[in-house]
Amino acid sequence: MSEEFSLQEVIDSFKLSLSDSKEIFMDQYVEGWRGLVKLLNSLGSVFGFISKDVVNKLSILVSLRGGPEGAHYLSLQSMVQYELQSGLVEGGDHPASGTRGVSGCRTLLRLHRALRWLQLFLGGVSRDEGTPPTLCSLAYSQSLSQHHPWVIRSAAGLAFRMLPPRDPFLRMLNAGEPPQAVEVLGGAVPVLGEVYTITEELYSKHDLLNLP
Ligand code: 1Q0
Repeated sequence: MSEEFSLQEVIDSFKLSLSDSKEIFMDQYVEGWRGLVKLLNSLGSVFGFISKDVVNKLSILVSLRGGPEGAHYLSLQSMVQYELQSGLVEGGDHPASGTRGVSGCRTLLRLHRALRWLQLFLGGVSRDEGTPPTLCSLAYSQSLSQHHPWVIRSAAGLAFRMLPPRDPFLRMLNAGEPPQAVEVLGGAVPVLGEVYTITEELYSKHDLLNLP
């Protein structure tokens, strides 16, 4: 992946994360998120506290995947099965990574919730339902904000106001001129939606949606 953000690359990674049997592969899922971090970074330092948190979570997942138990982290489904069987979902000492007190499931749950925000936000932008700052905070209040304490909600609110207007924003996606970028965005929404729904069902089936 190049250093420059490209929306298409993000879509491709999330698309590739889906297997024929609707498993979600960890490596491609993480790759998709890495692309989103590049975009966050290109938006400026106000968004640094957000990208830092995402980078942190990605590095936990990468170290689990690269650790001695890495084979269990091939997909989200195998991760859930493994951590449930080994009593690791709530954290505890993690033999796989040497990291203590974390679990792959709770770490990924945070990203999963953020994916819902992204799906709502990008949907709104692609349908031109408002300016990026407005749509961003609307999507946030409909999703992630419920899981955040007041101090994070207010920091997020301040950051949203620094988002660029629609056209400069669309240009940052590196997906061509605005009309073309809108089309690419429109294509991104169902892909993110599918990844989100499969994860949501998986977590819900195993009662993992409220992991601390
Ligand atoms: C573009 C602006 C990005 C706005 C993102 C919305 C989320 C804002 C809230 C972020 C708070 C981050 C600080 C840390 C929070 C953690 O406490 C929390 C819980 O973790 P833990 O370990 O404490 O239990 N972490 C999270 O909830 C994860 C939050 C991840 C946010 C991921 C945002 C990904 C953004 C991608 C940029 C895409 C922009 C697309 C633009 C295209 C539109 C034309």
